[in-house]
Amino acid sequence: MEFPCGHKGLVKWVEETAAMCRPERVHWCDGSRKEYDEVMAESVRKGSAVALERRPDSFLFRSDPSDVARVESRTYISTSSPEDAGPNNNWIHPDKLKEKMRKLYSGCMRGRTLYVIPFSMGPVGSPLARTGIQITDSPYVVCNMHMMTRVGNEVIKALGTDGEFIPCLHSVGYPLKPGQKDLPWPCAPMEDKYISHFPEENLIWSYGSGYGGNALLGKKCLSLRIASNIARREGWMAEHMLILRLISPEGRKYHIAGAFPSACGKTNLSMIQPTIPGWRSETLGDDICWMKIREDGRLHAINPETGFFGVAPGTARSTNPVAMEMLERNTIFTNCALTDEGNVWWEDMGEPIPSHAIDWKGRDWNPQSNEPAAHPNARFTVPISQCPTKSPDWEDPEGVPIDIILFGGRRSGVIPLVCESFDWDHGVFMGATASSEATAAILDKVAAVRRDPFAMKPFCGYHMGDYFQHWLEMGDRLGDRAPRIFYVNWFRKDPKGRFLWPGFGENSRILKWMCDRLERKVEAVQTPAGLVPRVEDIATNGLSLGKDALPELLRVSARDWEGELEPIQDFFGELGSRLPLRLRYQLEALKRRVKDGRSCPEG
Ligand code: OXD
Ligand code: MN
Repeated sequence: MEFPCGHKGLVKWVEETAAMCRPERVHWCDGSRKEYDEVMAESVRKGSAVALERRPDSFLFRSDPSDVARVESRTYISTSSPEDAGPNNNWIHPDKLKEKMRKLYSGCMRGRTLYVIPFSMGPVGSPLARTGIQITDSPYVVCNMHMMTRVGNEVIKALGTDGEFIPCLHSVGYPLKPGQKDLPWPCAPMEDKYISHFPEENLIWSYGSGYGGNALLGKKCLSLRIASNIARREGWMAEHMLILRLISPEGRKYHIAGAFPSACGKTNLSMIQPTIPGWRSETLGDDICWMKIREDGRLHAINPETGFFGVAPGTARSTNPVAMEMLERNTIFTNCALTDEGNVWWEDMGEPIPSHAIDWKGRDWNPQSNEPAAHPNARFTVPISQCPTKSPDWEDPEGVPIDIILFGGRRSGVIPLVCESFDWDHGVFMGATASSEATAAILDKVAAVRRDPFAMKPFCGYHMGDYFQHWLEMGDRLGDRAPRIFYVNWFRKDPKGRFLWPGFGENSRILKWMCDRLERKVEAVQTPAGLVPRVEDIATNGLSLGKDALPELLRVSARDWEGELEPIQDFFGELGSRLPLRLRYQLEALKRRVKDGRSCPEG
């Protein structure tokens, strides 16, 4: 084994891990393009990847059908006490979980290469950045980490001989016996998959899955679950948020951080192309946002990632032309369909439906097949550097000052198109009670509402009640420098089930209203839900909306809101005594406003 590194702690960890996992060889990643090309070429040679003839430097992987998404049921926050993990997380005691996992790791890399990936979340040297070292036996992970994080020698150099790093151990959990042929996508059965976090020692152990957030450990595991713990201890914030810069015709820059649950258009919003004349926008991130209070007293944000790991189905020129342009080259696709021309295809791509393709399971597919050609969670991995709307400041180590925080969800009724919080505590209440409907595709017409506080339900690495308290305390520290908080719902429908708002680029009209509020250019209407625009303050020129659409989109009915109270109360009840008192007060205040609203004529 060759150690290109003088960090004794790191070398020891790699040696111990190799002794446990028994790989055939060890490779220290240098992060170079040459390395990426070699690992990818090897994946093609072994039959794990297909080089796409129609897209330069692009490749398609097909996963095992049992390994297609994050597995929340196998994700653990392993703290000494179960109360610290909270009801929002699965828990096993660290001693027990480690014992179980050590057995699985024992000899798990036989016949494989152990890759050591030094990576930085955030620009190397940034006061906000963190270093991770991922050990993995997956060449797919190596290539994806190259795009999603900053990998290689500069990270090792910055670590020096005793720098701090977050060890992230990963194995696909499929050792090879001598002479055994490998699978295109090796992984372990569901009952052996573990995505484990040990926040008390900043440690990540993942076993058995090669997919997305289960395996690219810099993403959800480090940047959200472990980082949320570190952030709480150190007084900053690790959030599941996009970061966007909106620029007014006068050149004033507004920075927006937005948290939305899955399937609410976070990636699309991060690449929005404003439709209002003179306004522009720039993309800083689509998934994760680390924010810290700096010397100016404001909250500054960086995107710790360097790539997008986006959902392909539904991405089209009509929904996200920026992404479509970005994906034309140098992209890794996972679980998309392969056309006869050597290109990828997915449902709702806006491209002609191929008369024949190979589906994500590697089978012949045609339009009469009764299964989708691409898996609904098929993905693209692409570097931010390829994004046509990337901000020139997306790698600024100091971050950008956040003006506006957005929460949102997918709700066909009740929640208005946009609503501003009365103050920080009310904004935290909005984030804490954020909700979204499962789409009809999943639940077949039953629009079940799920609470997804701050879009962090699967990613908050500690007790959700403590997390709410942390948000309240950050507000106390920020005082009048705090960003303003808004809640949006692009998905309200009319009684016939049609969307009332066109969404996408037109959402810029709502973002502009927020900026107008910051500049004190417009008044707002006080409702039980919060501060809602006057119809005349939303720029609608050039928009073909029915005459009643906007009033309906902005309508807050106390009667409807009455139905929100009990589910919120029940949800808060689940958090027990760790629910901050200040959020109980917020719920009481909402109840009072709803009751008062009910006594109004239109309530
Ligand atoms: C993601 C997610 O993949 O939030 O980003 O699930
Ligand atoms: Mn996400």
